[in-house]
Amino acid sequence: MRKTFLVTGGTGFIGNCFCKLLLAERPDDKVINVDVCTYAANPSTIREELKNPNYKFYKTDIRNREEIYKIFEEEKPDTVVNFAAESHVDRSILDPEAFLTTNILGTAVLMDACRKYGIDRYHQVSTDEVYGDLPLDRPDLFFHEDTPLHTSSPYSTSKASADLLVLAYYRTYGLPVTISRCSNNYGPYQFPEKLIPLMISKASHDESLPVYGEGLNVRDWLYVKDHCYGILAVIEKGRIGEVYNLGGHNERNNLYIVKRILTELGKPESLITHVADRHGHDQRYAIDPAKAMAELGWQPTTTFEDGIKRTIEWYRENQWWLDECNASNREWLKKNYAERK
Ligand code: NAD
Ligand code: TDX
Repeated sequence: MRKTFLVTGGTGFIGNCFCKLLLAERPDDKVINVDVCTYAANPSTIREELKNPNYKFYKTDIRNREEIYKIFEEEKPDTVVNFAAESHVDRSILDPEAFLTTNILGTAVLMDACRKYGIDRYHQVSTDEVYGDLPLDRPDLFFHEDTPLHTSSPYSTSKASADLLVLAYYRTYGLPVTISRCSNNYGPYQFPEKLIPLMISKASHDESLPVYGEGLNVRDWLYVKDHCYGILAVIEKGRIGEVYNLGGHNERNNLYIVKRILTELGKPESLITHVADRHGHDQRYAIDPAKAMAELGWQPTTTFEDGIKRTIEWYRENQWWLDECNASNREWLKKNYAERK
């Protein structure tokens, strides 16, 4: 039977990749993208999808209860996948409010709509940051689904709060929910405020590359498409009320990533500039994805070497897309990096 997926944040980096994947892999289904289009959403990102008769776009804020209810009434979604969020840790440190309203209250509005109109599944896209961080000198430690929530930034705290709310709606109202917690994503269409596209963009213009502190913090990188396949696997095969960690055991420190980008672009390491560290900077993230692999048969298929090459190539070929994003990001770059000198 034809299904309707309501995807929020589908003009952003991962949400758009998920919509593309649905349109390609589930060609009989309908995909509704609800996105208010903050600074982080470049309208050009969805230009191909808009031509697809199975795709529909609502420029709507998930915090707007009335508008969200209207969309549910009109579209009658079976599955709701919530990607919509304020997603940049540094912005949350300078100004937390939108993180609290969108990431927590917006999630509540969506779940209230699910209760009112009835759905088969509500899926919450969460992050490994809800577990806090791991020490750099304990490579034997990983985040498991039962690792206690222990957040550092207003961003991660808002995501952890949303996760608790989702589990509360399951226990209290029996809402059929699932949650996935993924490690750092990279790939095409990521807004150039995040490490990899920011460094590609700066290196391409021979600008200095601002590495926070010593650059030894470790992130666990996953290609965005692998993440999206993981989410689909959780929705189609995961157990209701459960949390699934998604990651590919791909740990690298920030200096490694930055040097890798410079090598690929043929630029000198002298572009690297160490700047003041992020407040409360998490040391290391490392996901144990064993549960998703065993229960869902999911596993990443893109190696880091392939993924990073493809990613750098995409940004080189789509400099115009980066330029459009950079135009709406100038003020932020000035504000964030001026304070770090
Ligand atoms: P993004 O910032 O690229 O996209 C977020 C999208 O949400 C944007 O299109 C934005 O316009 C939209 N949005 C923001 N506020 C909204 C609101 N009030 N109403 C409707 N739409 C709104 O983020 P991303 O990197 O694609 O992340 C998507 C989700 O995945 C987030 O929930 C994030 O916490 C989670 N996540 C991200 C990563 C990562 O590495 N990027 C890793 C794990 C989890
Ligand atoms: O200019 C920079 N210099 C720098 O050294 C920036 C923007 C980042 N960094 C460092 C900070 C982190 O250690 O690079 C690392 C990655 O930073 P971000 O790209 O901002 O990602 P992170 O803070 O790890 O959070 C990301 O992963 C988890 C996403 O932004 C979140 O949305 C997701 O939940």
